[in-house]
Amino acid sequence: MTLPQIAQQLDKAAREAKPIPQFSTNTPFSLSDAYKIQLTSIQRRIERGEKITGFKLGFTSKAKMEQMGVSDLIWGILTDDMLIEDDGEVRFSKYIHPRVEPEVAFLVKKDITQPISYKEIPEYIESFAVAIEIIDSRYENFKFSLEDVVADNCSSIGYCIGEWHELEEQIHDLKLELIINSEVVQSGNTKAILENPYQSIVEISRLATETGLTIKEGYVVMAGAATAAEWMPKNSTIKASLEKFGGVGFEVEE
Ligand code: OOG
Ligand code: MG
Repeated sequence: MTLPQIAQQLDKAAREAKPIPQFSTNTPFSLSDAYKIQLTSIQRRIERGEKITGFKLGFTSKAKMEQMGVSDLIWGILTDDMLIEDDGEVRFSKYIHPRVEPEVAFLVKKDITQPISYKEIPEYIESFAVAIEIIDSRYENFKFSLEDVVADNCSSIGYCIGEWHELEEQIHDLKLELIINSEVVQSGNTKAILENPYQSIVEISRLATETGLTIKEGYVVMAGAATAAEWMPKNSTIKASLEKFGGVGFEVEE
């Protein structure tokens, strides 16, 4: 199977919400080919009229790496089709086997065209917010290799962002909880995200720009989950809450 064929099958699986077997067991491909497949599948979305809205990082916490049995930082691309309004609603039937995770998001205020250092962050980042990511692997049983998940745009399907807050010096030691139907189902700390969520900006600035992509003004960067992910139930209320900075959430309909 060619790389564009793999991209086409992943894109179709996402659109139809029908899982497919993982590829790497029968058609091994390299990590750099996996990122090419990812970009080709995003290209298909762009051809349908979607717009790129940012980047996401994955496996920035130990909890996530252990849950999924994968131990390398990965990144993917977000589009406007994936944005869920705060206090909004999603339809369960749009997904295959969705999971939710509590995250921190950043808003970019100046194009990032080269790797930036930790100290340069205030020059490029406007604000941060508590966020929820919905992930929905296109692979049967949510089972994949590192290459498979990268090709699948790191399981991206939805992101929901709370109120933006001015950049604070200290966001590396804050309680971050995931709440389903008023019950705290995951409780973590922002330091689980690469010791400090700001580090996700440093990482994506290197990873995206080395492939020639610009992290544009107005884009969002999702820093990665602070805890393991939880299954997203039908007819439920999903929330994330960040110590001192409030919450974000949405309803899940049939
Ligand atoms: C891959 C995506 C991981 C995160 O925040 O660590 C991720 C997956 O678990 O399916 O989004
Ligand atoms: Mg995530």
